[in-house]
Amino acid sequence: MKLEQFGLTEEIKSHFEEFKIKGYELGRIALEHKHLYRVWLDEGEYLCTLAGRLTYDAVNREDLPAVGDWVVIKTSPGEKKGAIHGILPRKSKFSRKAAGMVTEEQIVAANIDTVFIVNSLNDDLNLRRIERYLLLAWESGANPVIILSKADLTAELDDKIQLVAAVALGVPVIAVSVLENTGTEELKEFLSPGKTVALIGSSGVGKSSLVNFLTGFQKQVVQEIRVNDDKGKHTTTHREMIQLPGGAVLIDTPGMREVQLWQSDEGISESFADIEEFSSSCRFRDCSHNNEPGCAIRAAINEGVLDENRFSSYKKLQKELAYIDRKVDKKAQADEKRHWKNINKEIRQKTKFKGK
Ligand SMILES: Nc1nc2c(ncn2[C@@H]2O[C@H](COP(=O)(O)OP(=O)(O)OP(=O)(O)O)[C@@H](O)[C@H]2O)c(=O)[nH]1
Ligand SMILES: [Mg+2]
Ligand SMILES: [Zn+2]
Repeated sequence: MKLEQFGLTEEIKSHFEEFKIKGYELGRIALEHKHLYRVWLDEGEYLCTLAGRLTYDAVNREDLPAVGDWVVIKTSPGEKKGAIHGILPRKSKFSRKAAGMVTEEQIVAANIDTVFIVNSLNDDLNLRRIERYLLLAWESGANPVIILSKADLTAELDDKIQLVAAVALGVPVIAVSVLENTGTEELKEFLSPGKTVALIGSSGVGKSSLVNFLTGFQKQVVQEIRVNDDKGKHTTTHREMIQLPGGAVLIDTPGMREVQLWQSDEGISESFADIEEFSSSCRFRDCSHNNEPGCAIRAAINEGVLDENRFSSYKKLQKELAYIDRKVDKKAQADEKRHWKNINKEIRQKTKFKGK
């Protein structure tokens, strides 16, 4: 295997140049266990740990490797093992807030070209959830594509595609069935050699089934069919990079229980471009879109060109983002303090040692 087949670009090569001279090797993170990483190198798959310095210097989750990252490795002679010494600059990363109470970023996949947002057509279509995924996807720097899976299970295919297209604003919406092999041809344009695609969505929507369909064999374990219960069982437990025979790379991910937003700049403007366009025609620049005269948002809702629920969703997501920003700010200050405390402690210990 050669890294060119895993999406290695000239840009990554040039970032790596300074490390190459010093005897390091280049790799791409394929899977993350607790403190162990499976990394693809030119010479095959290696098991790697984090170099002490990397862990020590890390202030945030962002400073640690994620699946899809290009990393700088020092290999151990004669063994398929190594240590990760650095992460090369990411061209994109799909992040969300980690589950639970912590205010922490979770990088779901790094250096991706496309995000497949997978939603099952046998569930009730949740447009609000799709909006959340889209916001994260736009923020990631990769291009979103909405995959409506299990197309064989719905009788209202066209209606559902239309509903989704209305919130997707120009993002491709592709209905597929791996059971009946429909729609899968349309995925090919995103899977050209060297491209990386991450599959995200709730548990049980068929992400791993799609991975298996595209690899042509049962690479990933998929959920057993249960007749009365479509609820996801969380079959996939790790984020993992998988190589396709055609030369593209897929990142399969465990189903998300909740799509929690993470810090966002452009994501909201891109996913709600329609609303921002309307509001630019409000009479008052600081219009709150409640009862002001000349409010273009209210007019659009009254005329039925803007769905009131979509507008509420926009406001809700904006509030959530503001909340995350405040929390992250506080956490950053605390992290920074702790980090300097550690460094000062280290300096003190070193000076003490010298003094003896
Ligand atoms: N009818 C039908 N069933 C499908 C299709 N694709 C997947 N399934 C079924 O959906 C179930 C869940 O599929 P998985 O691929 O395990 O779902 P997943 O998204 O990977 O789930 P997690 O790993 O838990 O996140 C399985 O029982 C599949 O057989 C499809 O196109 N049509
Ligand atoms: Mg899975
Ligand atoms: Zn207004």
